[in-house]
Amino acid sequence: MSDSKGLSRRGLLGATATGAALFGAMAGRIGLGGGAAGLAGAAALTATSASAEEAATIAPGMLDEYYGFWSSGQTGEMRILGIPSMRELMRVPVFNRCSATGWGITNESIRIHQRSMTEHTRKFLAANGKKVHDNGDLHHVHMSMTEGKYDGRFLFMNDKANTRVARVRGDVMKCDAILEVPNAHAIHGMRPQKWPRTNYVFCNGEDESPLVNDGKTMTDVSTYVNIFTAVDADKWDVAWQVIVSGNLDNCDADYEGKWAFSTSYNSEMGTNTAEMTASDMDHVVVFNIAEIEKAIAAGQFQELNGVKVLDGRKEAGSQFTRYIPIANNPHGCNMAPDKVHLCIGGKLSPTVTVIDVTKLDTLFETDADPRSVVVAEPELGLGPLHNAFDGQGNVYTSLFLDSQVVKWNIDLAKRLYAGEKVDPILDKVDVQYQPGHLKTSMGETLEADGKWLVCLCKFSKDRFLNVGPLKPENDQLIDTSGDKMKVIHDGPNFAEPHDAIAVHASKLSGIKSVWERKDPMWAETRAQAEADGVNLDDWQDMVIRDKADPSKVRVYISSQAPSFALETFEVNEGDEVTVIVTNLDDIDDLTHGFTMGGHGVAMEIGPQATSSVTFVAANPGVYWYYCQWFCHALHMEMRGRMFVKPKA
Ligand code: CUK
Ligand code: CUA
Ligand code: CA
Repeated sequence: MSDSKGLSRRGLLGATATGAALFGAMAGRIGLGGGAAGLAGAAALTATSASAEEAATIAPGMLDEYYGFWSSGQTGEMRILGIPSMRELMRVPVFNRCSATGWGITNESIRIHQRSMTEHTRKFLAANGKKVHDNGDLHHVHMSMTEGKYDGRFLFMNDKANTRVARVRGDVMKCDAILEVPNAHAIHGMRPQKWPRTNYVFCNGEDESPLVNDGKTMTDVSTYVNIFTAVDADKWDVAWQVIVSGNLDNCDADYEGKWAFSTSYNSEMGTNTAEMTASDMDHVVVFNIAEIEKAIAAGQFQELNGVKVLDGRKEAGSQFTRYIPIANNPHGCNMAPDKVHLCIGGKLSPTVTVIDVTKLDTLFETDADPRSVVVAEPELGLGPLHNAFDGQGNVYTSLFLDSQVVKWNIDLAKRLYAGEKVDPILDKVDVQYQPGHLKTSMGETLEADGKWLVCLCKFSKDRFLNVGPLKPENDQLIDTSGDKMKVIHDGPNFAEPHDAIAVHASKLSGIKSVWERKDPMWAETRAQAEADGVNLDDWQDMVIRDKADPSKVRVYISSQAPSFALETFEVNEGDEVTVIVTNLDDIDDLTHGFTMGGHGVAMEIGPQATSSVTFVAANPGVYWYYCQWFCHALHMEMRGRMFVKPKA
C-alpha cells in the first residue's frame, strides 16, 4: 500500500475494527447456537471474514507494501509477488528457458549464460547440441545489503542442479550475470554478506565429490570433499574457496562482517541415508572471514581450476574454520537481527540450537569447548527447519513434521537453558502442510518489522481444487501483528518455491519502467551494429551480409507500434540469420516482441531495448514474423515476411 500515504495496513484495520469485531461476534453466535451445522457455518464464515479482510486490504488499483521475491525450485526462475496481496506480479527467468521473454534463446541471454561456464559444461553442451542448460533448481533468493539493510542493487540466487549462482539487477529485474562455480558441486545454501556491504555472496557446495573429479575413483570416498565459496558480488567471479569437513547445507552471515556459517548434515561423509544419519551429532562450520582474507592476500592458497582454494578441514587445524557440534542432521541457518543470535534448525532433532556469535572469537583464540557458544536449545516440536525473526526478540520456526509454525522467544529460551523453569513457546499455528522456509517482512535484515510471515508449505493436498496427481505448493500468509498468529491467505504456487524474502517497496524506488538505450545488457550487440554501420537509435531497416563469412546475415529491424521498420527481408537457404530488434517506443509498458514462425525463436523487447536472436534458415519458403506482445489496436498487423531463397 505504498500509495496510500500515511495510512498503513494496521491503520486501515484499526479504522474498520468495529466491523471486524461485529463479524467475529456474529461468527461466534452462529457457532454456539447451531450444533454441527452451526459449526460448519462458523468455519465458512471465518473463511469469508479472512477474505473480506484481504479484499479490504488491497483493493483493485492499490499497491502492496512489500515486494516478495520468491525462488521457484526446479522451475529455475525468480518470481515477484506482492505482499500482503500475494498476487504474482512477474516471473524473471534465470536458469530456465522462457518462451515469453526469449531468455535462453536470445544472444544477449546466451552470452550471460556462457560467460562463466566451465570447460566441463562447454564440452557437455557441445556433445548434446546445446548452447545453454535448459534447467536449474533455484532454492534461495536474497537481496544485496549495505550495513545490514536491503539496498535494492541486486538479487542473488543459486542453482543446485548445475552448480551455479546468478544475479538479477534491482533496477530492471533482469538477470545480468550467471556464474558456474568450479570445484564445488550442487550450490545449495547461499547468502549475501550483510556488513559492511555485500562484497561476497557465500555459497555452499552440498554434494561431496573428489577434489579433482577426473574419473579416477568413485569408491575411495576419502578423496571426496565439500567446498565453501565466496563469490565477489560486484565482479561475479569466485573470490576464494575453502575446503571443509562434512557437507554443506544452508548458510548465513553475521551483522559485523566477521563470520559466515554453514550447517552440515553429513559430517559422516556418508553416501547413503543410513550413513548420513549415523552420528549423534553433526555440526555448524564457522568461517573466519578476516583469517581467510589474510591467507589469500599472503598467497597461502592452492590454485585449482583458476580459483584460490584454502584447506579449512578439521584435521588441517587452520584458523579459517571452527566446527560446532549440533544434533544430527541440522538444516536451517538464520542470523537474528539482534546481531547476536544464530539459530540452527534441528530437523531430526526437535530443537533449535542458538549460538551467541559474540562468543565465537574465543573458539579461535582459546581451546574453549566449541559447544560453549551455545546459549539455548529449546525443544519446539517435530522437524524444525527454518527460522524467521520479528525484530522484537521472537523467532518463528517451521515444524515440517508437525505442519506448524511455532513462535518462541530467544530470551526465554536462554533462561530455560540456564536452568530457569520458563516456557519459551509463545504460540503455535497449524499450516497446510509441511512447511519448509518461512520468512518475515524484512526479517533477515536490521529492519525486521514483525508485520507479516510467509510460510512456504511443501504440500497442499486438499487445499485447492484437484488438478491431478501433481499439486501446487501452498504459500501461506500469516498475520503476525498480534500475539496469536493467524493464517489469512492460501497461495497456490507452481514448482517449487523453497524460499522467499519480503522487501519493503521503498527499497526499490529506483526501479525503471523504460530501458536506457545504452544499457550494458546489449553492449556487444550494439558494438556489432556500430561495426556494421547501423545506428540502433534510429528507425532502421538494414540487411547486412558478413564480409568475412558471407553465410552470416544480420537483419536490423526497429519497431514502433504498430509496425516493424522492415516489412520483408530475404536470405539464402542455409544462411545463419541474426535478427536484431530495437524497440524505439519509449512509453511505459509498451513491450514489443519478435517471433519468427516455424523457427523456434521468440523474444521480448522492452521499451527502448535491443534484443537479438540467431537461427539457421534451413528451409526455402516464405515465413511470417510477428510481434507476440500485445502492443496496439493493430498489434495483429505488426508482422512481416522473411523469404528464404533456395540454393541455386
Ligand atoms: S532448502 Cu533447499 S532443500 Cu530448506 Cu533452503 Cu528446501
Ligand atoms: Cu508490437 Cu505487438
Ligand atoms: Ca548426519
